[in-house]
Amino acid sequence: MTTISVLGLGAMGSALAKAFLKNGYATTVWNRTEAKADALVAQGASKASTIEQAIEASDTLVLCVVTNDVVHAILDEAKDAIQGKTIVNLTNGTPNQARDLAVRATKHHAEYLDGGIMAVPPMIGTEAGYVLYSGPQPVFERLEKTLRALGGTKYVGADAGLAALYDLALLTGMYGQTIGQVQALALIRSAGVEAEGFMRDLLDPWMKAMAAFSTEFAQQVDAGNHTENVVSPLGMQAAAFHNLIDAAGEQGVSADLFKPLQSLLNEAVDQGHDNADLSVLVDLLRR
Ligand code: FVH
Repeated sequence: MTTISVLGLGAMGSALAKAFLKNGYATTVWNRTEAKADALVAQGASKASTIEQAIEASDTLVLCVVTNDVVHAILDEAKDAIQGKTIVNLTNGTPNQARDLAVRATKHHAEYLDGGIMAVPPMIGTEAGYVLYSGPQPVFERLEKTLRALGGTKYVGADAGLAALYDLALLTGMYGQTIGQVQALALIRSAGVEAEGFMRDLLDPWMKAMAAFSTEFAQQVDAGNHTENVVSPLGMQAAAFHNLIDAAGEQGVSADLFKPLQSLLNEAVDQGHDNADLSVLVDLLRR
């Protein structure tokens, strides 16, 4: 059976270690602040006092710390010990950071999988959450059963940077939605309207209704065809969008979050995309 060391026992690392323990894996844990290991030791984990001990204890090393700079610092401390080990790095980072770590691991004769966690700690070990993985497919396939202890698994390709890219694209969608909600609630609260009822009865159903068009939207992007069956042309939207900015001003709400979108719409109009769908903005951004 795979043996696992989890390095980094913040909110997420602790949840990961707990899930491995629950699934019967021999789990060693290490954290800079040692006391965070105690609850896991009470659940059956072995505590490593040094990074080197943690790495030596197991064949698979799961790293989940605040940033990839810390991952490098951890590997710096135990350069020789990682030879022959499999590193599964679940720390949030960029595609190039993941690629650099993969190169570094290979140089030290270690295997490297990068992962993007699409869950918050309470979702770990449940079907509600999943982890994106990228790196060598045979390594992923060998470890998949073990990694399923954490929840769903989605392998996205051999390029180590892909899991981070997918992760950040998904987070981009999430933050875009959240920013929309934040601006909408700021507007509605400026007139004293209760946020909860507005969200439940109006905003949430409206966003769900609009999401029904998202597959078609993505198909237009893939096809590079943004002008067929357009019901809300970009030129019309660019002209009306100004009302979002002006209304915010009238209500004493900052419109700074939305001004860049007005500029992008204007640019699209300047380039002659008046009759296109908003999907054309994807091409404009990829400059
Ligand atoms: N928690 C979440 O909702 C998200 C969900 C999606 C994935 N993220 C990413 O997971 C990484 C870890 O996040 P976390 O929630 O566990 O974060 P913290 O609770 O703040 O724990 C941070 C750990 O990093 C250790 N650490 C920080 N600096 C150092 C350092 N210089 N040397 C060694 N370890 C360091 C810290 O140790 P300590 O402060 O307890 O001693 C924690 O173990 C992260 O990439 C998220 O983006 C979580």
